[in-house]
Amino acid sequence: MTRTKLLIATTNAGKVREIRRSLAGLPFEIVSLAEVLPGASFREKGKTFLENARSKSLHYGRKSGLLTLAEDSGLEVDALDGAPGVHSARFSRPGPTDAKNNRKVLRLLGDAPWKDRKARFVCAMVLSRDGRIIREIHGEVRGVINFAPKGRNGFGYDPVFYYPRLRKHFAELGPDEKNAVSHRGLALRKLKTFLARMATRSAPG
Ligand code: ITT
Repeated sequence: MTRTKLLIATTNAGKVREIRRSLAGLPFEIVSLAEVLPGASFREKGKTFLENARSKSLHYGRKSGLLTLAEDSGLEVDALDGAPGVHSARFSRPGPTDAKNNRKVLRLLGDAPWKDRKARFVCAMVLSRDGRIIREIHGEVRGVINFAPKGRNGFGYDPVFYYPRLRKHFAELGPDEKNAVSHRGLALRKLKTFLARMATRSAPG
């Protein structure tokens, strides 16, 4: 039986790893942008994570003709009025890199005390097909921006994001540990339930 293709519409290798890992075992053939639309890119213009995730999902869905999952995510720091927010990936423009983005957040927070270093990761996921949105999912996790980066795992702002419940930075967590508590992990668990039901409904017999 041919399995329905599900396009993971992101150019971010860290996201692809986490999403693939979490959705493994579902009766869908998971394909990446690099395989289906190599070199594709999308300019985000939305003011919210959800707006961006919607337009990315519809854009790549139209281009590929596939069931498409896109997500927009980022870090919101309370004391920075929610920055970097939807600009998370490009916060240290020009020539943004994860290391530069982390340094900028640390510089802006300076020596602000622990109580003023609260932050959260947010993830908006949107599943679409044939130009129609079929599911929107939100996930978030709260933590604290520590005074210095630590850890080598993950990507993006993981080295500066300290998660008090585990007393570790996200970049110190293994992939399954991060997935169990992260904004994306939460959203992916909800998505997995939805996709599993969808597969059952469309199964023959
Ligand atoms: P796509 O738009 O192609 O998906 P992108 O990296 O540009 O890739 P976003 O616009 O959603 O994606 O930006 C997300 C940024 O937020 C990402 O580059 C990281 O800097 C940060 N981020 C999101 N989730 C994160 C996580 O789990 N750990 C650390 N940083 C994260």
